[in-house]
Amino acid sequence: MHAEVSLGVLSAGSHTLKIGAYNNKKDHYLEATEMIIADLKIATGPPPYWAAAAAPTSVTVRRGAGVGGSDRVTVIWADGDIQKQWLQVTVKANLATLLANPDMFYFGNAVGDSGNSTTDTAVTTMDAMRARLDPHKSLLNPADIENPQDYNRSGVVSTMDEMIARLNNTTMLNDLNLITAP
Ligand SMILES: [Ca+2]
Ligand SMILES: [Ca+2]
Repeated sequence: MHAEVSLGVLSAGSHTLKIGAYNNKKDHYLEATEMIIADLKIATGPPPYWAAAAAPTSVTVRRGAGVGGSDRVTVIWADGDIQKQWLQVTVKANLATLLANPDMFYFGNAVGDSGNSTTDTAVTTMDAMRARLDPHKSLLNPADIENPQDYNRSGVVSTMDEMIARLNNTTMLNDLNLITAP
């Protein structure tokens, strides 16, 4: 069994989660993954106070969309349901997933943070400035999917992104605290 996650940077919303490379039921006779919401346990932090997260709106399997022809699982929440907090996802070990042990991973969301610091997620004037200094305002010069300053994932980096950083300002007192996954 092997699992990996592809999300890009998590600056603006983290509303779509793609769990990659589950080959759990693939064999010569059964070439399909089956996974439903009951096979996942989803919680929000802050750790260690994990509580049940808002329910996703859908869990779907994309056949063959993963590495080496493996299947991918896409989990989608309503826009804004998972914001400014930690998300803990556990793929359960059960008859559906056929995992030997639960597979647990974490995602943090800090709206407007460009990832300019490796030691904190504070959203400061620095994050606003980085958006201003990296303009991608047209189809001729679009922001790619991993652009850390495209805070609203609009495909452009504009004054809108600069404003998002300004309006979601945090300090070391109320920013998302970095965690060490157990
Ligand atoms: Ca920052
Ligand atoms: Ca944008």
